[in-house]
Amino acid sequence: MSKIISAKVIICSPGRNFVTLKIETESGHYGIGDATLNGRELAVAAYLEEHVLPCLVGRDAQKIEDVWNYLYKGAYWRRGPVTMTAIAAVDVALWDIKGKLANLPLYQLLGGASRDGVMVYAHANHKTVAGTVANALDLKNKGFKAIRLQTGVPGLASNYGVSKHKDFYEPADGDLPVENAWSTEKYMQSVEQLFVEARRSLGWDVHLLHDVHHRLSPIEAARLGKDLEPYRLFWMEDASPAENQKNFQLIRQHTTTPLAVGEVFNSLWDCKTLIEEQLIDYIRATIVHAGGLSHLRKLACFAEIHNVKTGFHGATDLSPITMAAALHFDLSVANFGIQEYMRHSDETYAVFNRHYTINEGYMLPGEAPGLGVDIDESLAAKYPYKRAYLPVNRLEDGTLFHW
Ligand code: EZ4
Ligand code: CO
Repeated sequence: MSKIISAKVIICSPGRNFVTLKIETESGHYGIGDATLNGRELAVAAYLEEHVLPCLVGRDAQKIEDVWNYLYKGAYWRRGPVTMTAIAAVDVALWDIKGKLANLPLYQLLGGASRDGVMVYAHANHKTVAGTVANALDLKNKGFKAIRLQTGVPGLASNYGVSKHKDFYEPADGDLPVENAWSTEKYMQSVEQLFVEARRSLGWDVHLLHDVHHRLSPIEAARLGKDLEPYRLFWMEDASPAENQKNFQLIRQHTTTPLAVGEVFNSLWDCKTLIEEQLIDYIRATIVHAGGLSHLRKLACFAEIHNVKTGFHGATDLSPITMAAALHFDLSVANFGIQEYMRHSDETYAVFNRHYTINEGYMLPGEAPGLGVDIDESLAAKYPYKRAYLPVNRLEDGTLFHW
């Protein structure tokens, strides 16, 4: 028994907003979990503070599976991003505690290392094709084995994935949602050119990825996948919205470009058909938004028997706590595919001390007990929450579209 004596939510904004849960036990240990849901941070903080934390105090921090089910089944209301983010925060904090109690890095508790390092993909973007390819070449020369390429679309003022700053990508930058404009026709004309140029400059010994960010209908996605086949993408991500999982049957029938989907999923139930019918190649769940390590272990086992590999979300709106949790998971899981990596700002890294390292395109979670990430609470207090929304997206005639 390792009794939970306190649990609190820490909200800070060192460059961007993060919500962190800290759980302390009677034995003098503590664990931390990320609870950040981009653009909806305070909803999760309130869910935790008002509804979850009062039931946690007094419980055994060692009983991770029991606590998970207590919060999931015990709420009666199931799933949804706010609930599953709150549960993930508790789950990851409890795994952190368990690692510290065992005096072992988390990956050892998850079965031990299955590989020497975790292959990550880095991000190259620019408003022009030439600029994106130049940035990608730079990343390849730094040792990255896989690179995601995004570029501006001629005729559109802005586009998903193209940042203002070369090294940082931060889409949640409006005190109210910024409005972007979208044209599928213009996008479709521009994207193939990006991969023609990329293969010409980067060659074939580097993995190339692309994120469609849910902007195509299934038949459009099928066509794009087919058009991109000659460039041998590692994956085409979020080609089409997947609430209706059968959408992917059409895409799958028409293209051999590997498909990745799922950064907005909250649970196994969001991808049951996609996996069972082998409609995708990579599941892109987010540890913090899909119930934490305990739930993703089940999802990964289910995926393994259907030839689906992991390719977890790792954008900067997931705190270094989620990055560390992902790295422990990736190092240990049998059906690891790839891990997204996006550098956090120096302010973020100063608040979240980390033991994970990156070398030649591979990452390791480090050998510190538990997650190997800590939060400097007094520094965090110097960065108060700042409301920030993700953009919305409209077609050129004003129709609200997917962002
Ligand atoms: O837009 O995490 O693949 N990565 C992505 C991300 C998401 C953000 C949303 O908060 O699509 O950049
Ligand atoms: Co994405």
